Amino acid sequence: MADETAVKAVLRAFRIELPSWAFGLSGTRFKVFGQPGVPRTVFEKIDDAAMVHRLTGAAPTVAVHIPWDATDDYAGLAAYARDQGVAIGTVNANVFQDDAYMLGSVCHPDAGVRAKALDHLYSCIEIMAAVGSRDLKLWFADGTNYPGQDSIAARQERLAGVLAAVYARLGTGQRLILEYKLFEPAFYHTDVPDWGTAYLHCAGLGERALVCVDTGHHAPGTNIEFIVSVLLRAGKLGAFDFSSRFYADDDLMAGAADPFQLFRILHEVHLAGGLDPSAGISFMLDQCHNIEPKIPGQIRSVMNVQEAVAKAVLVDHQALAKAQQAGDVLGANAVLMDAFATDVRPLLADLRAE
Ligand code: LRH
Ligand code: MN
Repeated sequence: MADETAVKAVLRAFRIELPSWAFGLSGTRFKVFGQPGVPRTVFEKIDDAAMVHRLTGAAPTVAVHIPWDATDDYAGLAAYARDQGVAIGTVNANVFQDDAYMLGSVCHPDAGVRAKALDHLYSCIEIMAAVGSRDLKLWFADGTNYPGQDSIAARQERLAGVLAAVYARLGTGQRLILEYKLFEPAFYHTDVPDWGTAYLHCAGLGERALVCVDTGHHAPGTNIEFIVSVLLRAGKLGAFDFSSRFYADDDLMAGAADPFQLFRILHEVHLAGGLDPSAGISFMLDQCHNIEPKIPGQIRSVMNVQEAVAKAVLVDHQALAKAQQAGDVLGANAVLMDAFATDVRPLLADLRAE
């Protein structure tokens, strides 16, 4: 079993990106509950994210969402973040809140609406250049609610066309991260519903197009770590949006609903060498703290992900491979369960103190 030194070494280099929107007001269609001291501007969201980084030492970047975090001086925003000890990370485009997008954005039947969406994506690439961001994350709400509402095949063509235009516009070192989601807000079909569809589009674009696995975006019972292992093998895993859920895209704190699943996912990532920053995988949180205090919620989430990483690093890979090779079913499973059952909280407390 890996020793504490090895675990600490991995954790010292392991970084978690915070979502600016987790600090803002959020809720469900039933109610958005106010909370005292909620940030009013992107600068105040950066302040809150910087507090999480100061206390955990593991969250030096903040993902922004446009236009939720729009400002007229993005270079100034990046400088402000630097002064707070953090940096702007992934730029998330948003083509799901304009009335024009009722029947879709990049997959919309009307070329004018698709052009409007593409313009927004181009503007996000300019923002990336201004803030020094590497990743453009694309999640599309696009889909239909009733069979026959639109052509599934034609929508895939439209999507491929827009993605190719975006990919061609990327600057040096910039990447396109395509995020899939099974359903919601579309309830019959979603144009990027699963890892296979996302993979197909990314493979068609090129090596700087990678897939984002949001842990809340699968059908109940999906073996997400299998998907992660397959995408890693294909060299197409670019990012995670970590949250947890009991039912659908509940956006609860990572590891809160299913810490064992989070461990199994990070076990597969570690096996493939994906925890190393050189692997280029972005580990982000994508959550909403509807009823709990937001900064403590983010701190707890960072700690939950760190705990899962520590346990994944503790897995005795040699013993595991030996048991697997020998067909020792119980033995192999026990190697994993021993690591998962290890209390790593004292180790993480030491690391934070250090
Ligand atoms: C969609 C999603 C996507 C974001 C949004 C805030 O459900 O996961 O990553 O753009 O949440
Ligand atoms: Mn997400």
